[in-house]
Amino acid sequence: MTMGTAVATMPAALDVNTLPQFVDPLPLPQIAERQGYRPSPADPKLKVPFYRIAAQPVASKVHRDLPPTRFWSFGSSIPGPTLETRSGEPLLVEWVNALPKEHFLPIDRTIHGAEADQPAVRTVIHMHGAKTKPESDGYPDDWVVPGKSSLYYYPNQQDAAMLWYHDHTLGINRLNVYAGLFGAFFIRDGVEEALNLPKGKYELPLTLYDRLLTREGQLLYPVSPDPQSPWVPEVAGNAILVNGKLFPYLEVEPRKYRFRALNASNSRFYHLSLVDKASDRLSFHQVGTDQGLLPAPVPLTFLEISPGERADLVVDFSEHRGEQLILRNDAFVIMQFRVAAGKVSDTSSLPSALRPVPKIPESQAVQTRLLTLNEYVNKSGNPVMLLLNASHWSLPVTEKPVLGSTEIWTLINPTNDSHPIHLHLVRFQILDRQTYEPWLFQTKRELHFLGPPVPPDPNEAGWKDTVRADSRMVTRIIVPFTGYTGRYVWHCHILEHEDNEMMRPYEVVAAP
Ligand SMILES: [Cu+2]
Repeated sequence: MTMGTAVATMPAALDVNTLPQFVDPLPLPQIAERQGYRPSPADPKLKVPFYRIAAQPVASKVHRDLPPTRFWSFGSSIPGPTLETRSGEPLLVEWVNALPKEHFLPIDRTIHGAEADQPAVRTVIHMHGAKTKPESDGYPDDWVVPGKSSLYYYPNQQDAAMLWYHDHTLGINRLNVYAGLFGAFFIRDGVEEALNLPKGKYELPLTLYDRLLTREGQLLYPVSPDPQSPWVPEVAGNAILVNGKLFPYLEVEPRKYRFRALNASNSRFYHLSLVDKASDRLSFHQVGTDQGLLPAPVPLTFLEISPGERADLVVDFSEHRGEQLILRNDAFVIMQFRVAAGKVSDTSSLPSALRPVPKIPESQAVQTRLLTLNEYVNKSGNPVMLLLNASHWSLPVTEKPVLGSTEIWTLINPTNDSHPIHLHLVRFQILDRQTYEPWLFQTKRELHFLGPPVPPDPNEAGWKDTVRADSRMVTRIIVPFTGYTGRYVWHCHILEHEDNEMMRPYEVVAAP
């Protein structure tokens, strides 16, 4: 990255190595409090649980030795309050914008949707992974200004999974999420409960997000050297927070735990491992992915998780009584687990089969779409804009799957980055990834493969809603378009990319 005056005037960043590690216990997000019941929009004779959740400024300590950090959150801490329900039990949320009229992070007024005539502070909330009608999906244009709210209906007619809510406002989504506007949503069901996985105090969320902190412990959102266009292609923080704390510790019993991991970072991919004192990697199991349980537990010693993805993990501490284990991202310390010394009885299970995930046959697809991921760079080689299928956000809708039909989306990535691609409304399965010759495709639109198709990793072989489209590869997903008709979006979940045009509308249409 080129250095310029704007960079030079940024406040000094914190050296996190000066802070003592493992002085703060891992916090758990608050549980969302129901405000009562309201008539269901689907059937006014039915009353459904109603929540009122407000985005508001908050000061929260990320470390014992730092002053409180200014955030925007949906509660008194970050992440916001956790919502929980059962499959098939709907709920209503009134998402309130109770923020000030000025943003505290640098808006780029050259970005689409954030032009000078647009209000600085706008919010619209998307429930990532939820199957909802378009009017409750948090379309990026459906933002509200401070003092206003939106009432969203979530039918929750879907399998048990960890979903998450976050801001999705056109042009400033990256800033609103960076400010802290996100939280978790758990859907439960009988299939999951029958498995007897660790639950109650033995099931914990691990929401990971990195932030660039100043020496005063305040959020720093980096800017480009051009003051007219402060957008940067990605953000790498100096502090990796877990449930809101830097270098937290968690006291655990020597038994099985279930950890619901979420990568809520703007652009960081994590490469997680759990190591002992000798830096040996310990094995753990992944039991679920974005859209719920895998067919069977997958043993891992290493987990890659890209922005927007979730990993449902079971870690057995029973062989590590009295030890202190470290969760790392590559070589960097994230948090510590302190395993108690005594013996405990553990009645939870890790069954060898979890739930069937029947493979969708390719023959079921009625259409295959070739969709490119595009990066445009300036003379210095820095990205200035990213597109899907070489199309700006504002162009007419080109992807119009028929409700109830199945399609194959072939994501062609000639760029040097991996892009986590998320489709709203639907869940899908990964078919394969394959290296190809980008130049031939760009000039002649010919797909010339350079290697055999690689099946998804075992821990991706379930229902997904976000997929890594790896660099210089073709990634194919098979998608049943069930649910509702109407306009939704698909986009890269690197939020800097999404805000700068790497998002497109798509429309589910009724069968003719
Ligand atoms: Cu991207």
